[in-house]
Amino acid sequence: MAHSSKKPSERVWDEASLEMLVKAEREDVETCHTRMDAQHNQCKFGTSGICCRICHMGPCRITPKSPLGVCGADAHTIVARNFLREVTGGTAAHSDHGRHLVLLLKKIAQGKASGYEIKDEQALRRAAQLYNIQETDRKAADVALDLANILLADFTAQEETLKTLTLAPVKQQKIWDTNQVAPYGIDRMIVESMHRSTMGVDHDYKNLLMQAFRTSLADGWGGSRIATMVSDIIFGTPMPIRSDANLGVLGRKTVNILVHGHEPELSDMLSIAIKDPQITAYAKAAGAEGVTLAGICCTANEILMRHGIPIAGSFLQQELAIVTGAVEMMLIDVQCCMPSLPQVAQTYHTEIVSTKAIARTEGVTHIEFDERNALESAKQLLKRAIDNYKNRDPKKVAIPKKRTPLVGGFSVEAIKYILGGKFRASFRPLNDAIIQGRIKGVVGIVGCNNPKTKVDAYINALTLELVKNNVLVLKTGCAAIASAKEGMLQPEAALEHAGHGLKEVCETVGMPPVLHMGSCVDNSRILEAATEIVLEGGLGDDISQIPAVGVAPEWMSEKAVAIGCYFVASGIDVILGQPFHISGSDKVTSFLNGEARNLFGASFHECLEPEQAAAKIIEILDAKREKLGINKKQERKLYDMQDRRALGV
Ligand code: BF8
Ligand code: SF4
Repeated sequence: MAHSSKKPSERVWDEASLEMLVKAEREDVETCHTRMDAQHNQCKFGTSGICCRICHMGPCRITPKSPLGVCGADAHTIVARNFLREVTGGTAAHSDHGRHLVLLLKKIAQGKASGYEIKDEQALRRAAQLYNIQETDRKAADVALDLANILLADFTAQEETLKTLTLAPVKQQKIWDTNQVAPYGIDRMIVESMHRSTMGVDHDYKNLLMQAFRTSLADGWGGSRIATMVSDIIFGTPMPIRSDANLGVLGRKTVNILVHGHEPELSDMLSIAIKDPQITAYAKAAGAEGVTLAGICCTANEILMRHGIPIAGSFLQQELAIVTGAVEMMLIDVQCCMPSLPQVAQTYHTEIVSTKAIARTEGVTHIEFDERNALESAKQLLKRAIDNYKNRDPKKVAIPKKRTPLVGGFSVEAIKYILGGKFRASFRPLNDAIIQGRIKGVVGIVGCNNPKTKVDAYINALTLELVKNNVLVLKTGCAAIASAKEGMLQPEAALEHAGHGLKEVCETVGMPPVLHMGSCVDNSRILEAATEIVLEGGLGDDISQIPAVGVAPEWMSEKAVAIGCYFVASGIDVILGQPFHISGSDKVTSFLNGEARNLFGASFHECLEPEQAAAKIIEILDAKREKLGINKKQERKLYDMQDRRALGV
């Protein structure tokens, strides 16, 4: 039953996953790979987007013999409606996460969230300035309360565009206004998208797709941007930090606790709680040497960035982590947590604990995390995991050796700092390196893994090729974890793999050629970085002019569809390694892959192979460089005052 048609080595790239997949097969444990096989050929109506089940006259499927649904909807309407609903789902996920953080900030400001504090007051004051909140001579709590209220208004605004949009370059905002895609309140956008895509409302595929872009902007420049900003205020703005990645981070003789999901409230508190000597003493009394905390998926990215807590694995390692037989507890919150986890855990002693009322799974223990009593709540969970250590079965334990060192923590603040130092923190050196041709451009590689293809294979092949070609790679999400496991997040990777120009830049500042910028909501950091590049000058006055591209190589989530759309609407071309479910409509396909360019200066490109993607990316970067008049290697030039004035800096 658990044996699959493909060999494990055709499924996964890294050794640790391979070992665990073989073990899972041996122990007859099902994983997403075996279930993918059981799905056989996935439904063509679904993959081409022409299945509609929006009303109960259906479900309707479009075929040459039945080109219209019962209501008369054609393939274009159906594909566009389905697409809009995916973007809306993704936007809702990121934004609801953002909302929880703003509500937490508000509680902290009101003194109602014991255990939490404003860790980064500078980040709070920087944010306050961006929103024109008076912050000098005022207490942090008062400023935080004002900020929280303004951000909450970005969720509820009815006929005002998002305040957070004003953080984008001015010309970008004009482009959105011209195209009428500047979103109103985040919640309103989500409700309106659901309304417009229900039976009998919006049928014009273009109108629907424009709403998809508009909704996605409420994610990237709304919910996600807010989530990142507020996380930095509450938990600290990331700075470069060392750690390790892959299943080898699990301890042989320690109690292993994995945090999995997305929201940092609990995981951050656990990172603090494990340092308590009482907890270590409790673990020792249970016969262990201590406690190991590690992360899966984006929770891993959140606590890596701020605490250096190691990454156990990415999305498609969540089941394999349990297969090690060495995990006492896996805590799950929201998003990307597979409902299969309790089934995998049945073979081992792992206790799966859900912690959020909105995210429950049958067969797992539910312990609601109490924000008002956060530290105590976190300690209770740690003790419960320690109590489970006695149930570990040594015969079932096999922890892979593989763990790879990494440097993460590249927030925009951190990048400015490493480029310019404390007193001259700025993007200027990066812009100069791009203008001089030492760096060809900047590419964000983001998103998930997908068992449809060999895990990490595309991500790693493309990353290497780009780095060789002097492209600075920015990473988030599970794509960042792939690079972490591959050793590409170490400064040494530049010496070994980078092209001459990129190597020079990385060596000078001591940074890796691939920068880990955080979780998936932190894709907003990539937008922020793009904005900094524009503001720094010399590379155009809106994001579509800078040599930058986004890639989602092995994506699977609705969230990735939303991210892709807000990148395109922000002027960044997006390469997809997995196609959207839109092939059933030539009109939708040509709008997203072509006409969008006339509106935003960017569009989607399907490249199913990494070599094809690399070639396309280099073509796009060269074309942008050509337009900017910098497509030749220039000698390093020191800017004098006159040059700076000419650039408007
Ligand atoms: O939000 S990259 S598999 S963990 S969806 Fe999920 Fe995809 Fe990973 Fe993070 Ni992002
Ligand atoms: Fe069929 Fe139209 Fe109903 Fe969709 S909305 S299920 S196409 S009748």
